[in-house]
Amino acid sequence: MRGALIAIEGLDRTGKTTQTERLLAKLKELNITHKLVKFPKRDTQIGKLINTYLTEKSFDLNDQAAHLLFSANRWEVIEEIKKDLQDGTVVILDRYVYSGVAYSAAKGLDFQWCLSPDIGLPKPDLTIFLKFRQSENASRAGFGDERYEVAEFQEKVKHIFENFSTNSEWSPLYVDGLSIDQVHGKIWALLQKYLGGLDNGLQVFS
Ligand code: DGP
Ligand code: NA
Ligand code: NA
Repeated sequence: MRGALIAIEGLDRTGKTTQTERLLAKLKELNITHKLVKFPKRDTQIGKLINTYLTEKSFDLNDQAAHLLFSANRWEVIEEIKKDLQDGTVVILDRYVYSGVAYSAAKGLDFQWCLSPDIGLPKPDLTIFLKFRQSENASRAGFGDERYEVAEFQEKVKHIFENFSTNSEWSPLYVDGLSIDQVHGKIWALLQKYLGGLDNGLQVFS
């Protein structure tokens, strides 16, 4: 049996990081072997460049080059992720290919062009997409610090995320008005059938 590959996706400031931490604590409490990979993974050579790009508005990189860096950042750690899955580890991804495509396509790049460097990466067994009905995240603390945290841009990203919803195991989760505990409860319920190990092969993005 292999471990499940679970992606948590969401717009900026939807509580994705808080929820990922809650999830990790729960898996730990239950002694379920697990690992978190947060994309962009900012501590690699490529990740450091991405971090500079995101935090320093003066760091000028064209949209295509930035896109390929984010994709390269996923490819550079994928062998390790696959090995962990084979060993039975549940791997939780905080952002993945869907963010990669949505954030770049929202800038006007072609959707298929955006997907193409990620073709061949394993598809998550389950993707949970945290979102708001309203653009409530724009009023949350910290919003606006980084390059993409602009309300109109987030609306475009949201729209593109929705286009993925038919072609993989995809669970949109509205978080409007829900407490951290309530959202955690919903995420936990969605995960149940994936935690005991899976015997099917991984699919890949194509
Ligand atoms: P986070 O650390 O989860 O807040 O992500 C940082 C920002 O980077 C956030 O605005 C989303 C964006 N982002 C994440 N992954 C990708 C990607 O693959 N491509 C692009 N263009 N943006 C991404
Ligand atoms: Na962010
Ligand atoms: Na975040």
